[in-house]
Amino acid sequence: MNIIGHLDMDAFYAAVEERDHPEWRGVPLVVGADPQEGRGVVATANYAARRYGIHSAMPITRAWALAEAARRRGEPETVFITPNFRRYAEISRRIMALIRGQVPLVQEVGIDEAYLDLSFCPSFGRARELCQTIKEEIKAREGLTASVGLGSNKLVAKIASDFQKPDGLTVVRPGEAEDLLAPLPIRKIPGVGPKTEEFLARRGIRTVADIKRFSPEDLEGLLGKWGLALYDKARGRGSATLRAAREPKSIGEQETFAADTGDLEFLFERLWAMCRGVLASLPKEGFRTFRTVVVTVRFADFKTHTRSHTLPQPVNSWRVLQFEAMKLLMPFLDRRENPQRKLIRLLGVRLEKLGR
Ligand code: DCP
Ligand code: MG
Repeated sequence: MNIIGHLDMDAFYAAVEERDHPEWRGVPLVVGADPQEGRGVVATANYAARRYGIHSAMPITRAWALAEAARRRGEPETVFITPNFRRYAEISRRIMALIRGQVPLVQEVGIDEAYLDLSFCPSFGRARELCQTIKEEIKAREGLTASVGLGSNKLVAKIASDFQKPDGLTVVRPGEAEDLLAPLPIRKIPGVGPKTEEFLARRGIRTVADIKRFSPEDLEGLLGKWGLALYDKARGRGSATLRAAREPKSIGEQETFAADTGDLEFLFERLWAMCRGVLASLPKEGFRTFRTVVVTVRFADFKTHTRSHTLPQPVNSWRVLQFEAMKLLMPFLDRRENPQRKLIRLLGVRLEKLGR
């Protein structure tokens, strides 16, 4: 039996900012372009700001106008902030690693959502329990909420995860999908964008149930191949095959120094710090061992060189990493790789040939 889960973080960027800045909790919050610049859009808004009608992809000037209108009505003032993508990506990686710790086959889609193949669970009930555990773990470790949908394919799971946002968990058993979808606006079907929506609305098609009145040939006539796909989607039919997980091939850190340097003590101190960093990242990304160590050096003239060493066996050892990284860096510090004694601008360490 196919059991597919879809997990989507709630108001992701805004939730991260609220968590990191307690003074913003519960305050209407818009993450996106700078409203003073007058260009660009909203990336996301928290639920308090959504009450003002602000949403993703809306021009930032429009969001500003809605926030101002609310303020004049005497409602709480809205905070506008620009996104910190590196932070969101880092948290996303941790959440995905946490999911992978519980579910062997995961397909990440975008920064805050993933499909989970839960077919190894004996029943929808057990899959539900597992998803509840994952949600609780994300809340405990990251202080963030996620919404999860369960269905017998990706289409149904995705629609289900949206059903009880935020902090939702919606199970759609195989026989229930068609009835659940029927009353929904067609826009809820992934792939139906504003253009298709308008095109179909002009023909009186607004809900999924409306689509079901048409034969496959009718829909093909209207929309081509996509019409045939829509015929199936309207009936809750879809693929339950997850694309094999894209795995990081390497884990690395690098640092550009405030000033170019030839200070050995400083360089080794930074090298050890990066080695500690990558070694700590290994389990977080779901790996146990490495075989290859790569050291990157960029000189003051921007010429960049790497040296690497592959060990005969997979290891997970601070001592080995420290020793190998040192051996790789040394030649850059003397005549062997640096006859002109150039200063160093950037240093990096990377682990490859990772093992679980
Ligand atoms: N995002 C963006 N531009 C968009 C849509 C989204 O930059 N047009 C970013 C900001 C979101 C993140 O991607 O926080 C995840 O997108 P979602 O569509 O899942 O939106 P949210 O997680 O913010 O809200 P929801 O609770 O509805 O999932
Ligand atoms: Mg989301």
